[in-house]
Amino acid sequence: MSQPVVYVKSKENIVQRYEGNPIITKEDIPAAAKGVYNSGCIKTTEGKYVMLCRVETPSMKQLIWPADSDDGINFTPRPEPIKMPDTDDFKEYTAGMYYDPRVTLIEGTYYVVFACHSGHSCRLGLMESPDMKEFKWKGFITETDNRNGVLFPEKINGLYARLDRPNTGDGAGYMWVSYSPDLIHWGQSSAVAMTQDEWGWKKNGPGAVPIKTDKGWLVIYHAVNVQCAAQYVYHLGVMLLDLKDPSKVIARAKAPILSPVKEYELHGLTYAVVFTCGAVLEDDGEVKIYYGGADTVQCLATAKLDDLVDACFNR
Ligand code: M1P
Repeated sequence: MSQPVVYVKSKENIVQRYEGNPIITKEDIPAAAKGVYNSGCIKTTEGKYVMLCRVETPSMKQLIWPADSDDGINFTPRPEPIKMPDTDDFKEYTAGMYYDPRVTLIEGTYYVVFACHSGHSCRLGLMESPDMKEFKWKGFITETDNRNGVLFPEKINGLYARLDRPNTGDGAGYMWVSYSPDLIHWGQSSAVAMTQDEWGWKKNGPGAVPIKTDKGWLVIYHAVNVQCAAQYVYHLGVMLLDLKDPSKVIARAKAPILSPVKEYELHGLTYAVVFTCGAVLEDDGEVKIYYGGADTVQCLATAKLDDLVDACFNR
């Protein structure tokens, strides 16, 4: 099989792939699976890592399957996936397709936002957890067609804040920011002021939970360039958003920070995808970036927070 040519200016040197990639594969899951990828991850207040794995089943349904780790590298999946509601409403708007979970700790409670896909297309759902052990379904928080939802880790101007990516008709789509008093009812929406760049032609979607820095909210996101055979190539980029008004872009890297070049990123259930739903900032300034490879395996890369900020300013 020929490999797609990935030819972009890259700052990959600031992001180091973990040499033992992939860190989780379908063989690690205690059930039949086609792939494990695009998993959210958080370091809990107890200093443990909990990954919410996106698991694709042989019948192409999706499960959210927690896995635990002491070091953020070696994860042990729990015996069971998260149990979802057995209600007509949930089934109507998910059809067994709920995926790409992003988990945020806000004021002592963990919140998980994830994509819910059905014949109605995609909308966002919300769960909450006091401890990353018990999860409670809270409800749908958008209409269709919206995906890539991620909550900021603190309120902004007294309101919960969310990034997401409404789909537009031509498959383009940019990030939006919305606000809520209660995490259920959302409004005051505005587009993040980003425009098409050299590589992010389509599907600009927020990835990991925004990291607060003194220069702004650091957002690791994905975007797509399209090759001649209509082949989408998913890269990771980085930008800084204004702390008080995240619709304003302060700085943005002109090149991807990670592009699919490794075998496990190029070939899988989908060609040429690196896609993140979670990152963990360590006390020493290292950022662990958890990302899916080729919609098939779960991978890890690391970078220094300062380097990611510098990349935004193209230094
Ligand atoms: O197959 C590549 C990606 O396609 C979708 O990306 P987006 O949300 O930007 O449209 C998602 O299904 C994602 O999980 C997947 O990796």
